[in-house]
Amino acid sequence: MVTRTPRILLLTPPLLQTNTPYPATMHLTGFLESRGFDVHQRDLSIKVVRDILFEYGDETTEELIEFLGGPAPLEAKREASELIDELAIWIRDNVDEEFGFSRYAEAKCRVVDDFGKLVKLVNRRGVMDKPLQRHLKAAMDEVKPTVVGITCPFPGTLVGAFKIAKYVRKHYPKVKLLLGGGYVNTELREMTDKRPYRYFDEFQFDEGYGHFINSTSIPAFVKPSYRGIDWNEYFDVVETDNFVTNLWNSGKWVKLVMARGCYWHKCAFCDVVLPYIGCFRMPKAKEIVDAMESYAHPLTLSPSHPLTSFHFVDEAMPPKVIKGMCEEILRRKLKVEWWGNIRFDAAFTPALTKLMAKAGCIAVTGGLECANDRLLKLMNKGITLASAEKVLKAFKAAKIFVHAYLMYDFPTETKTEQKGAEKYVKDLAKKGLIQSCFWHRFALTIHSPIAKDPAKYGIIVRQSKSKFARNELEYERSC
Ligand code: B12
Ligand code: SF4
Repeated sequence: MVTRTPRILLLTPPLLQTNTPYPATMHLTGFLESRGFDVHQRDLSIKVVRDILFEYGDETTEELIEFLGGPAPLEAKREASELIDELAIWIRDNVDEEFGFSRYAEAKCRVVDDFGKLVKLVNRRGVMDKPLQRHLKAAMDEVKPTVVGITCPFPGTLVGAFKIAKYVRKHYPKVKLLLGGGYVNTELREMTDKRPYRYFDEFQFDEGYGHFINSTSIPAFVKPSYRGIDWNEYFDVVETDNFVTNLWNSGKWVKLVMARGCYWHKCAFCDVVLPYIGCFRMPKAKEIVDAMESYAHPLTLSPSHPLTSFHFVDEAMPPKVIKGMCEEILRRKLKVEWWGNIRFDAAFTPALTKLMAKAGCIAVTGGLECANDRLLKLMNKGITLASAEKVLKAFKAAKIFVHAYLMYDFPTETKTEQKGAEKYVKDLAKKGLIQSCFWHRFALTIHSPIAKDPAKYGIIVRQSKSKFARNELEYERSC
């Protein structure tokens, strides 16, 4: 707990997606503002990436970035993105091998089993250092905070977060430093190494609201605040012609969290014991639509970027809340577009998907996982291929695009099952029931039911000895 008088500066470290602000500090700022805190936020990621591209680009770079930040046909944006991408590759090959467009030193930070390895990356001078220090100093001198809270959502922001902490410690030694976010919530819960405390005073787990306020009355829905964020700085990177795939890297989305936790919280491979999945709380549909309406209201509109596009970053938007939200959107005649992640739950009937389309839903993403009935049952996904296909048909009829997440190498999965799944998914695409998909290798994580009962899944787990980050576990099949 911190006292009620701090002056708080919340920072997003580099490097993250460039199309829209990552929502962690916005949610914290929104919550803290509503409780009367003196809170400020800056997105250092977008500022740093722009400066890097301008420094190594030519006279056309600024124009290209501006073009990618505005409205333009997809194909033209794709061509412009290719040029920016070439520049990013050139920077990686000639200036700093750790530079990636929306991630820094990600390959080395995916598994940090020894904090010493991270310290080396933090101390190494790279392409981010100068612009990061410049923007950080400007923010520190302007806000004069007593507390700096940094978010670390992904491995690709870890080096940036620690570089910020190092600079603040050195130049503003009285300032209290906190680190939170998705990476911390999943990777650092078992941290026993004391060295990271040279950089941060505290590592904050879970939602973070409880750090600032000793209250049990934290609402189920928090309206993010975008004060301190300049939407004009963000720009699209269009990598494919696929509409759904492009949603992640293009478009200015206000990111909202519809419900807290996952209403199902039973899948064997998922971090269900962690509060961000396991503790489910449902908001009132009205609260969500009030927030959407306030962004879409003409008085709050930024003239160049109307804030009528929303991305729900939930793990699984609950059908019940979706229904209420759609009815409320239609009742108020709000013109909005939105998309987000769901389970292919039988509750998505043709009536509901039609209602969703009418209320502005353009796409959904969801897990079909191993696309095999035996494995769906073993992993406790709560769907069968037949029930999921019915749902996919309902989305197709409503003209809502679908992206499927798929998984291979699940424990006990046979080669024949894997081949069968690939064929099944290809057939779904042929039938127009999914518009895009992504296959990823099964990863065993420490907070999943499988890690708690590996024998049930025919695996032997190698326990991690890491004193710093611990999340993904190595394992072998026992038969
Ligand atoms: C949407 C999403 C994506 C999207 C969009 C990403 C984007 N740039 O916006 C896509 C699909 C692109 C994506 C990609 C990846 N993702 Co992802 N993603 C998510 C997801 C589902 C939601 C993120 C979100 O917007 N949350 C909403 C915000 C408000 O929540 P939050 O960031 O956690 O912040 C809250 C708290 O953590 C806390 N907090 C945060 N910071 C701070 C700081 C302080 C000081 C305090 C006090 C509190 C605090 O307060 C906030 C409000 O409650 C999360 C899981 C989840 N439910 O959060 C995974 C998650 C963040 N992703 C994860 C991963 C691993 C990845 C990838 C690396 C996957 C891959 N192998 O490629 C990539 C990396 C992308 C990159 N740029 O580097 C992991 C990260 C954990 C880890 N092990 O590192 C998560 C947690 C999922 C998981 N359990 O595996 N992702
Ligand atoms: S995998 Fe998705 S649906 Fe399953 S418990 Fe996790 S968040 Fe919920």
